[in-house]
Amino acid sequence: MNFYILTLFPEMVSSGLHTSIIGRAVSRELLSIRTINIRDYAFNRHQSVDDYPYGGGAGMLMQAEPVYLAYEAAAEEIRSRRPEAEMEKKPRVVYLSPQGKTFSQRMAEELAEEEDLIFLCGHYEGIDERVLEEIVTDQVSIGDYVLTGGELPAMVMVDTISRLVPGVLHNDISAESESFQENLLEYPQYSRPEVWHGKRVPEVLLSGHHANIQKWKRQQSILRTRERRPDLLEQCSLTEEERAWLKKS
Ligand code: 9WO
Repeated sequence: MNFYILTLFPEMVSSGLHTSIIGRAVSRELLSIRTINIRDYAFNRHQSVDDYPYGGGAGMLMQAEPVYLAYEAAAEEIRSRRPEAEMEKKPRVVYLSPQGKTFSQRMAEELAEEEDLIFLCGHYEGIDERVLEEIVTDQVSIGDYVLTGGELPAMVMVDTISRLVPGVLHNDISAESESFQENLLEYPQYSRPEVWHGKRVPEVLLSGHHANIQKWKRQQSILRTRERRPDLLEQCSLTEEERAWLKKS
């Protein structure tokens, strides 16, 4: 998976994504994360990339041309890597915006199928609409709030998508069922010591009885989901036995 991130703040994105698990995956060449500084494509001698909006209004807009040239640089690199037959295919370009479709685990799974993804991070009060019309294939929001730029949402998406790439996570972790995989929340987890601040680890986890442990984990997941995210429970596939048990719990 190759990520290209078009931004005015490449060091912010780069430092964050070359750390921890994602950083290790980059070192192992399971992923590549390239930042492209939109300012490098400024076309005036002051290197400016913003201008006043026509019709007035607050603040400044990012101009179309530097964004377009930065996109072209990424697209050209992608073309050069692709086999002849696929060179015509345009890469997907994600614009991070509060106006986009809400990001989800399902959307991450779909995007993880792509070989190349371009993320466009806006700043100031936004980007000239014409370049968005021309290059953006997907507008995505990570939630209903306004930030100062698209960099943090791009990092959220790269992180979520990266951990779905085979080999990025430790194998036994990726194989385990996890939150949202089944629309169930995670069960509570405990490590040493057995007693901390007077609180004991649940007895069943110390029992060594594998079947009972699995059952307990599943029941905890179901209870937590009912308590904290009842909206998710409606989409869960519980067995008849589990439904009956839940009714009297
Ligand atoms: C700011 C502003 C101020 C006065 C008048 C209009 C205005 N619009 C904006 C604005 O939307 N700024 C955005 C800042 C431009 C694109 C990048 N920015 C951004 C992205 N803020 N929040 C996001 C975002 C992206 C994805 N998911 C959640 C939030």
